[in-house]
Amino acid sequence: MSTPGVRVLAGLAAAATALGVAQLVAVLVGPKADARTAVGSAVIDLTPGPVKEWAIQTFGTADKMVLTVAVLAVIAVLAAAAGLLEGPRRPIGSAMILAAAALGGSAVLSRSGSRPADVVPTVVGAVCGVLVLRLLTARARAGVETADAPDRGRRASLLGLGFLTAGAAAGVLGVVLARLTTSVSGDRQTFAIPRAALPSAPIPPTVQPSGVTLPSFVTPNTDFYRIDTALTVPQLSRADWRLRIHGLVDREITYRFEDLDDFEVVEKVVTLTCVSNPVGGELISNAVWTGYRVADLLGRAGVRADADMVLSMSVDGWTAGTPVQALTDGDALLAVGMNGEPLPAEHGYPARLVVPGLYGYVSATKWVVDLEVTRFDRAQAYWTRLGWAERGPIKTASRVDVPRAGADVALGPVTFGGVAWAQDRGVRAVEVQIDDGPWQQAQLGTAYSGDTWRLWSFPWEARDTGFHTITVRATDNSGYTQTSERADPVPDGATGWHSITFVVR
Ligand SMILES: Nc1nc2c(c(=O)[nH]1)N[C@H]1C(S)=C(S)[C@@H](COP(=O)(O)O)O[C@H]1N2
Ligand SMILES: [Mo]
Repeated sequence: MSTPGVRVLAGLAAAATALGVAQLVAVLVGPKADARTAVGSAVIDLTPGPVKEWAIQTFGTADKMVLTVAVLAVIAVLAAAAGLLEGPRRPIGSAMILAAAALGGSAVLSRSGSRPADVVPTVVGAVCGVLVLRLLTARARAGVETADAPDRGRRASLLGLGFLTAGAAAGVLGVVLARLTTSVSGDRQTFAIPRAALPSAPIPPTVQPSGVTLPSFVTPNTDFYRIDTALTVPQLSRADWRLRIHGLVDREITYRFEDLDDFEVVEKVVTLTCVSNPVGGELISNAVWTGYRVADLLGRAGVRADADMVLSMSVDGWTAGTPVQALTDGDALLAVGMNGEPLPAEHGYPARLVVPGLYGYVSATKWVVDLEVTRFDRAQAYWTRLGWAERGPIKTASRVDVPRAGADVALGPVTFGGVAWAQDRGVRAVEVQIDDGPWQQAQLGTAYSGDTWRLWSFPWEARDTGFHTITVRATDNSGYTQTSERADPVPDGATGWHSITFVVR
């Protein structure tokens, strides 16, 4: 292998060693010491709002995977450069590794709840990385300067490959061990969710229109959309969970998980929606939630009259700002159960907020540990700081699920369908337009409540072959009909009619 090749390999091997060792040592130090998560989270937090929005729209739930690959690619390019630039007297590559470690260390320290000792893995990793880089580049030089050059070059490459492989293996092992040692899945399995004193009304089968395959009215947990900024799903046990209520209150309170037993258990069916959902998008799901009224939890603390917002915070420092009124009118839940099971870790185990009528970014804090009672003119939440609207009531919207875009439809009778939502007003009507025809009433699944979506169907007779479009619009119980005007999800939710083109054959 040519010398530049050996040097590039030396850089990559040094980076892999640094990252692998850091990852492995982090298992011993604790979850906050994981530089990988800290750097990834810092990248997410520092990415400009519009770019984040673009990433969610483009990659959806795969956004974190894409981020990981992108960060690794950047590291690889820098590592290759470090290998090429490292010299015996001018250790530029080593300096690059130390600079990267300094950045990684600051990312670690900037995380909420981190301690100084959490930078130890990063420091140890960086030192190992520098040693490997020095060793391999010295070997690479020896490989051109001496008589038995080709042999030494080959050995330097093999050594480089060895460190690269070992570093990568250490990294993978570190990630797996960290997952095993911190996982709350055991804690979750031993949690029997409390029985509701006030169960939700039974869901009649007629919520689901017949003759067409639509999303099920209640979304199974495994199909429920997931959106958050958490690169590693926070693992918070019930024993470690606290909910601190402070700020504009008569008395501060910190609840432990078992303190929740004092409160009445309620069950509610609520459809969650993400503000980033584009017209026709899939960032909406419906579940039966079991938990406690936020109003009851706040009531003990006594919310002062001058407060108008509650800033809720997750264990990883994400925040949402919710109007006090939305939390005290009785419908907002601190949920511990989702569809009859403990919350899945990625949906907020052991406890999260569920507030009917508001987009998730202003209300649905997962892994919630802190409620600061405050004012909109005093505090800003994660997405509001980035330019999203302060208030996020869910807009009336509808979607065509059947047919899919570009689908073939056979001549003859067919049933189309989809979903419509307007939490917490409820959907009164759904209309469908085929091509430029008149708006026609769709058939509606039984309305469950104003807080849940409504499924619709539309029987149709396909008579003319060729391209056709179907467009849908909903009217909510306030009498408002969806506007055709297209608006982006930023700053307060998309508007516009969903339209699908299909082919009759
Ligand atoms: N801790 C935390 N909670 C969060 C978020 C987050 O990034 N971190 N995202 C919110 C957003 S934008 C939405 S739409 C909902 C999504 O909830 P789900 O993932 O359970 O569907 O969670 C909300 N709660
Ligand atoms: Mo969201």
